[in-house]
Amino acid sequence: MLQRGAFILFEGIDRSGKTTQCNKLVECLQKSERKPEHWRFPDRSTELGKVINNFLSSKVELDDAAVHLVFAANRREKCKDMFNKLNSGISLVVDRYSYSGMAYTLAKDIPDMDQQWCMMPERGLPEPDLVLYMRVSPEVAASRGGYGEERYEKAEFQKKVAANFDMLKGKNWVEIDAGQPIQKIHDEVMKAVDDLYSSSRLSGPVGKLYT
Ligand code: FDM
Repeated sequence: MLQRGAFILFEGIDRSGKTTQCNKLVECLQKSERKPEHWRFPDRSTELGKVINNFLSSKVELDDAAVHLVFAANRREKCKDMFNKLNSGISLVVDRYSYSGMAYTLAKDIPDMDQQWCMMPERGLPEPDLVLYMRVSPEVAASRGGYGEERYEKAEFQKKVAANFDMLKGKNWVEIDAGQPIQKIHDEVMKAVDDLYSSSRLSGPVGKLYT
């Protein structure tokens, strides 16, 4: 029987090394015939993604509640496609997802927009089988190249985002010390991913978020 694909998610603050590690993981999984696809959110290629891109690069201003919903809608528009791919045996290696949505929106401290509010539009989306949380201090992240170009890349804000990720850690999360050398991080990632593929977790259906 065909084993379904795995949904492997990388989360963390800006410049925590998610993209580098996604690339390295996808390369490895390709060699082991796991049929991986590399996805990222926001998906800036769609119409909603273009709105998000303009917002992140400060070309447009949007209401904070509205923008949270646009980020969520950008995942919803990919929801069927994600379930179909996972059920057809393709593994998805995803750079950011709903937890980023919550960690960044909650960092804005907006009255009435608590965690429950943030979760609602995400309900029923595919649930990651493994969340690789790339934990790095905001100071180390800020010293890395390219930092400071987009809207949220500000030290004080990133500290709040980091605290929110710590608060959101839940089942299926593996914390990785992302301050280590790239290869060492990759080795830890591979260990967590190998554990997932050899566990019974992928014999059940794809989970649904917050249900
Ligand atoms: N971001 C990302 C959010 O605010 N909400 C979300 O739901 C998601 C997925 O967008 F600052 C923020 C996080 C980050 C930016 O940057 C996306 P990258 O460089 O594309 O990851």
